[in-house]
Amino acid sequence: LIVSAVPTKPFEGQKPGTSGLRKKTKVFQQEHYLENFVQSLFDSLPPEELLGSTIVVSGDGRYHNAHAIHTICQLAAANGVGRVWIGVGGLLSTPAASAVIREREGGVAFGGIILSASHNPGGPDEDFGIKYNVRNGGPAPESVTNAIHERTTTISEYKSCLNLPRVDLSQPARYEFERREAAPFVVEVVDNTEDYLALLKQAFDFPKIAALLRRGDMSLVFDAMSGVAGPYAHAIFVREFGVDTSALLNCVPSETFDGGHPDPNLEYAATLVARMGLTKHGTPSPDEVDAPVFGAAADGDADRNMILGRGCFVTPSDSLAILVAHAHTIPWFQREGGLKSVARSMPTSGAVDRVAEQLGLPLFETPTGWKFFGNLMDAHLLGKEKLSPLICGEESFGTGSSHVREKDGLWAVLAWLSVLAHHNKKTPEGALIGVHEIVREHWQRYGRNYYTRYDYEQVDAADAARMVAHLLEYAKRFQEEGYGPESPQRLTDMMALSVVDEFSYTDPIDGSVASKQGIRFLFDDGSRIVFRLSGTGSVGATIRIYIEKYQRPDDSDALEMEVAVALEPLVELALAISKVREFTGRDRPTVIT
Ligand code: VG1
Ligand code: CO
Repeated sequence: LIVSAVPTKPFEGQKPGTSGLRKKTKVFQQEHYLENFVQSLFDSLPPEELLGSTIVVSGDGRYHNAHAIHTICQLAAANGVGRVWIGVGGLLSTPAASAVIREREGGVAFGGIILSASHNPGGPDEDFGIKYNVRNGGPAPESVTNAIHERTTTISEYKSCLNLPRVDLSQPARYEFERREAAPFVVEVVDNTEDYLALLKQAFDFPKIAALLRRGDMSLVFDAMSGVAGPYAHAIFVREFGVDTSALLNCVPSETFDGGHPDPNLEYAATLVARMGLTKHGTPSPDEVDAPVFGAAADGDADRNMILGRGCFVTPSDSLAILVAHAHTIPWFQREGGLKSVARSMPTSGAVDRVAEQLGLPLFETPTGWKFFGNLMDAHLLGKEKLSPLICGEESFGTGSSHVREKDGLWAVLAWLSVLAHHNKKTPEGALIGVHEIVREHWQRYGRNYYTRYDYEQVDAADAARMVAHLLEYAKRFQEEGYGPESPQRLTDMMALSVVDEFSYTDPIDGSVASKQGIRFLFDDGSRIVFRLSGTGSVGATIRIYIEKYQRPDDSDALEMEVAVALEPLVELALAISKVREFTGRDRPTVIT
């Protein structure tokens, strides 16, 4: 291999967002674009650690994946990386990549590059993305992503082995390439399920779940949304549990996600939602009677999950709370002496808070994005009290635990199957206890956090910025005078507003501060309205409005309302306070989840 120094010029906007750098594929296809970012990444890592290291490079299989993997290998070879691990087909789900970094060969990998734009559509005219994960298997912290961005603004040259041949990714293999200045460069194509599956087998009781799935009255359907979850679903459900392949929907990875939007929610997972006997509002449809007992979907890179029962949609925030309440049914937590703490992102509903309180577990409220959970999971390695094992989650269909350092779609599915297996451990006499019964029982015990999220996608960035400025002005006025510039009367009429602020997080482990993480309106009765701008979009701005209302368990009728009805006044209030319609010219949101 020969190292070439290729002259280049900085590109604007190579700033990683909530989860890596995401842009239109065409942006990534510009000459030197990916190379600049990857060189900046290598330049931001300690050279003595990078030299001779092993790094993981794989993606969710979207359009441009194989090409990008080859480019990254060329740069890795030129920058002294010793070995690259690539999943067969260039595929690794985000949680599986985390598992490979942490577990393979005893955890020797130095880090990993994940090629994914996650739940964003893929294809020549859609999105592509790149993200760097560090040694613990989790997303790089902001100190690293900021350094990478800084470097992209001054880069003038990158190093690449342009004569590196393309390797065959279709099956496990090992390739070695001589280098003049360093030891040979090794590329290993590795099985993409083995490390991850081994880990899941430690986490869960596979025979117990298999027994549940063999019951005549049990049925399951899983939708991979044509993303990278497919191979994992085959390995787990079909090969391990013996489920028929007819239970798998869209489980062949496609470069374009078969033209779909690989985001597991009521809007985009329409086929699954209908099959589960639900309308797109999450309410039961007439098909409910024939629906399977359990349904689930994952997103493009398989780190998100949606959990459904027969005619029942489980909100991600409720799912998190229910899993925490049932942590004792999962062997991983039993073995480690029980769950030690719980964490959720700020916009996620407070349902889990009530469970944590009852279990006497510390609860952490972090900014949006999985990278903030990593330090909590590794607290004991960083000289603090042990906080793991922990379960954490986000309202955006993200759930996971400290078995890896990413959210994990299939983990959530197996966790739910463990809960179902626990409730149905006796031989079948009566009807099988399904998802709806478990959810209902949870509300009756802890109360219900009615929750909804409104997304306004591809809004003009300047309009979004004006709306944020208006809300910040509101917060300032509220803090100084006790009410905001708009309709103070209306607010106080309805309920008492106790706090309006901009969320900022001080990491309890390393003291780093993340500011400007969303504007919160907190009400006396526990209701909340939160506004923030997305950090994963590729065009314009996306405004997210999160709305939550708590219903105490004592009034059982009030626990069974339709979400849209229960939240109507709060939604109206959110729209009025923010003037989102006036600022954006949008009558309604793009997606409601
Ligand atoms: C969104 C979600 C956030 C999630 C992130 C990455 O970020 O809100 O909870 O962690 O996507 O998920 P934002 O900044 O657009 O709100 V994934 O599956 O795209 O890695
Ligand atoms: Co994802």
